[in-house]
Amino acid sequence: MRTVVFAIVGALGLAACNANQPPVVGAQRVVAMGKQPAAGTLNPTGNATIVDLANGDRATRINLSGLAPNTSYVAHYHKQGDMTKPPCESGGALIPTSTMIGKSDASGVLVMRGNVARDDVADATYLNVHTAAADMSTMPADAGVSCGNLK
Ligand SMILES: [Cu+2]
Repeated sequence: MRTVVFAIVGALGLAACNANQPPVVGAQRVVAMGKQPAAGTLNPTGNATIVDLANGDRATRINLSGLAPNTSYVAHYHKQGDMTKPPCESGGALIPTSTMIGKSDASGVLVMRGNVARDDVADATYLNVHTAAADMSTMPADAGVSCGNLK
């Protein structure tokens, strides 16, 4: 019985990203994250788990592997740029309030989490991860190493 309780709590913790967050509303969304050109010889893969919260926020957790070890990254939601291109190739404007920062571990695994007002990201068509300009900086140093299309 105790094992069952732990299993359930574990699943809820994953879905909500954080034990202190407001309740989740609606379905959890998992978006595949692929490689962007600035990744060079690296081949980042993973996903973003996105849930909406009862307080009007959207909670995002990005899990990537295949990145450079011990390196700082910065992520954002972006609006669509060039309408004729797929979202991740459109070069759209970033949404500053959606900025997330994180650092990969020695194996090149990165986990980033962030909450943003849902209204701020209503027009977002993609989510991407850039190498950071300096350690834990919010400034991107490249056009993106990994991206997920939201539309
Ligand atoms: Cu970005």
